Amino acid sequence: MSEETKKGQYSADSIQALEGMEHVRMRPSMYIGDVGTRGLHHLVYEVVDNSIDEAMGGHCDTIHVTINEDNSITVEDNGRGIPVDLHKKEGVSALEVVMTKIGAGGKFDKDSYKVSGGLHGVGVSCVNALSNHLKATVHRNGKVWEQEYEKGKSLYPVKSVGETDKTGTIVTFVPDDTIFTQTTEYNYETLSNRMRELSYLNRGITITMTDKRNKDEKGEFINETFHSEEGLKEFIRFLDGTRDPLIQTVIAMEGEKNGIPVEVAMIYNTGFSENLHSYVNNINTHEGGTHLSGFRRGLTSTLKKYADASGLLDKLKFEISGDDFREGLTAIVSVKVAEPQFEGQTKTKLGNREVTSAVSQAVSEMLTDYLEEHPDDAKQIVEKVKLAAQARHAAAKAREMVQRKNPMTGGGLPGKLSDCSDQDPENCELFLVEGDSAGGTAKMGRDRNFQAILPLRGKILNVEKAMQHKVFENEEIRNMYTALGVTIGTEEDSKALNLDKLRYHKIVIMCDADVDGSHIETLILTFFFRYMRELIESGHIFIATPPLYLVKKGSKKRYAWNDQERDEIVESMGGSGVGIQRYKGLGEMNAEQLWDTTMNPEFRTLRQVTIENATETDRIFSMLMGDEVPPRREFIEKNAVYANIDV
Ligand code: 0RA
Repeated sequence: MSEETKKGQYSADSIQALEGMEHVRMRPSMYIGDVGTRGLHHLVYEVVDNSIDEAMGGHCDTIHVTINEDNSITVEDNGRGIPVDLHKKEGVSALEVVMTKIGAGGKFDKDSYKVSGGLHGVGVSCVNALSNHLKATVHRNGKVWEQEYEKGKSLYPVKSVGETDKTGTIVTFVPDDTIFTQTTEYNYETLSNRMRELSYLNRGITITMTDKRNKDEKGEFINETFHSEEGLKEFIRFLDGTRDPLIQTVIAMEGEKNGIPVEVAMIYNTGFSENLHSYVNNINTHEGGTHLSGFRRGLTSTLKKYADASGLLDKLKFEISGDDFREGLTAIVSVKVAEPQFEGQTKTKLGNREVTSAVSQAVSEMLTDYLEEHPDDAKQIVEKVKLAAQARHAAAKAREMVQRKNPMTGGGLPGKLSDCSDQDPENCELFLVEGDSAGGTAKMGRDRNFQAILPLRGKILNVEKAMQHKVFENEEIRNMYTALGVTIGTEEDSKALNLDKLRYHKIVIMCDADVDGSHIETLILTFFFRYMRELIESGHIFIATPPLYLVKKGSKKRYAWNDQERDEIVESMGGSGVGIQRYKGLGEMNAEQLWDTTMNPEFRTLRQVTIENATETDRIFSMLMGDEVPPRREFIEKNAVYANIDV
């Protein structure tokens, strides 16, 4: 082949590569999910993933992640360094190929233990395409190599800028503000939570997290180091730390089954909720899938076998169901799958059939050994299962009562509900209002065409601490089920939520802007999180934001949502003769004020409740609502405006 044809081919290929990068810029959501805060943070995970892969191959043990002063991100690892030699097919440095060609990452290194998938694993080139500026520095072969890019296009060929005796890769990028129009500001907590999670999921690696935008009391940059020697075992202790343990040791295993690396860790606590977390290639699979089915299958069959053989369940009059084995269980399943198939609404459900039996076998072996060796723990667990079965029977009766229609209140709706007239759920909003008096104001202030009001009496039940049948017996909670039109039980699954008849697409929690109000708000959120999580996941739950102040001068009236706003308004009104009213509760506003500030879709701000990280949210709820007071106090003190957990 003549030199010319080769050149021609190269440019043809590079045009294709460019098109790939252009496509990422045209349709960023296809690659990183969205262009909001989630997508913005996803860029970091993408780059870190590459370093984790390098570590999984045994080539790297330390990763430093830094939020720089200008909100750019630096990820540094001590791996082998991305190769910089000529990539024969592309005619440029391998580094340039990795950085500028979609889907090129790691492909030329077949031995590498690369299992990234799902949303992750789209490659660092994708991050490059979505960055105003990116600089890659590679320490390799005794030299320091460098290349910079703008919006994914290289500014110069890879060059050597010095000598080194280290190896590794450093990537610094500035997200493109024309793509991330909502915000380019990184949240330290979001990133550090993910780094902590990654350190548990990949034991032995050290990940540091530094925020150069902020200093602590000692004048040092905010920073944390995450390192876990015991992996999932420690993760379980972290997650379940505020619950009261039923057994003292974390039951765990790590190994390979049918060629699939499987890790499992679990513990029982004295509580009633089931907390299962599953991961595939370090990605949290919210919707579960075959690995979780495998876990459940292994757990149920092994415990059932043990319980039957032990005779501990002899006097029980009814069947034990799978759920009974999982009350008070906290467990993590983590698998690595070479070609994961992700299904489900949010593509976080593992579909690979072969994984079920791999995990099921792993769990059976782990548990069988454990139960043999710890007969006292085994007895505790079986006794708990027995109690759970008895409670389930009571709960089934109470649930039936939730479903049963009450002919006294037209159409079976709760008497306290002031419904709206529109029948199309898509247009309808339900306000859950703290207290009867604020409920009355809201009823007068609302637009009755599409806004319904359900007042809730005082503090609703803390579902975190209550057994299921108590939850379903609770009047306020039953009112919520009936008002919402949410029922329990589908043909497939007797416990699944049925949202087909959901009567409102916006459900707005409206509480006082004080400590009590935010406590009630958290109680309601806890209920939704534990009993109607799908409603949160599908974006139906919102929090109203009533103002804190009314600033008045003559006939001029303005509202303020925080102290700074208040001061600005006072100043704009000329200072003297200005009256300030602090709203202590919704009850202090009249109907018109409530409508103007908090309910009118044209002016109000609703905060949508999302679950950024289900594992962390779970931990926070068990801490906020559980038994132990000190961690809760610490959390509340650290997060004075604690409604801002924005779960
Ligand atoms: C492919 C081959 C080799 C290293 C890497 C990829 C690599 C990529 C990244 C991304 C971030 N950090 C990284 N570290 C390494 C090396 C192949 C060899 O040395 O034989």
